[in-house]
Formats: sequence, structure tokens, C-alpha cells
Amino acid sequence: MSDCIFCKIANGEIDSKLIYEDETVAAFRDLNPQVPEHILIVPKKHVAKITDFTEEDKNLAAHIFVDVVHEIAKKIGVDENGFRLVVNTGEDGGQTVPHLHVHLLGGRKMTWPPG
Ligand code: DGP
Repeated sequence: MSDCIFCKIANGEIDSKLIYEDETVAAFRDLNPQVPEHILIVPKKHVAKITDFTEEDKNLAAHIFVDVVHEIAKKIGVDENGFRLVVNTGEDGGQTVPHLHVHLLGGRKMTWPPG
């Protein structure tokens, strides 16, 4: 989508340091990190929110959660100690950027419940 900031970052239209990239997925550091390691994982194609994933996106969704999360966790060194994944969805979910993104949060011990 032409005016979507995460589309622009993921597809290289804005010069950003990607921490991970393949044909369908990109990941980069959050502009406003909440923890020492705060990465956003996004599909390159525009999907506004997780409930907009369709049948044809099943491989993409699995790729993100099976392959990409693990690879990034290893890369930033949080795979052994652990990390948290968050997908804020819609207004009540606290989603502020309408392009599906998985927050990978790590580098310190998390508390529960979240606010
Ligand atoms: P959410 O509230 O789940 O929609 O999270 C959106 C996150 O995106 C928030 O933590 C800040 C981050 N963010 C917003 N704009 C930019 C940007 O232009 N670049 C980067 N790297 N992160 C951004």
C-alpha cells in the first residue's frame, strides 16, 4: 500500500537497517523500543491485521512463526533465555500501525500481565 510506512520499510523504499529479510518477510528494530531487543517482523505484502490473513496466507503465517522468529531470536541472542511475541490487533489491542507486525521482545525478564 503506497502510504503505508511498514510497506515502505519492508520493501526498501525507506532506507532502514533490516535485521532480517527474505522474499516475503522483513524485520527491523522498533523506533521506540520497550525492551533491550525490540524487533518488528512484518509480511512484505500489505496485510492490515492478523484477522486479514486468508487461506492463501497460511504458508506465510507459518513461515513467520516457524522459521523467521527462531532465526531472529538466534541472531539477536535471545533464543536460550526466551522472549515474548505480541501481535497487537485493532483499537482495543493497541495496534497503532495498520500493517500486521509481530513484536519480538527480549533482552530482559518480562512481567505478566501486560498493561
Ligand atoms: P503497535 O502499537 O503494535 O501498532 O506497534 C507499532 C510499533 O511501530 C510501535 O512500537 C512503534 C513502531 N513504529 C512506528 N513507526 C515506526 C517507524 O517508522 N519505524 C520503526 N522502525 N518503527 C516504527
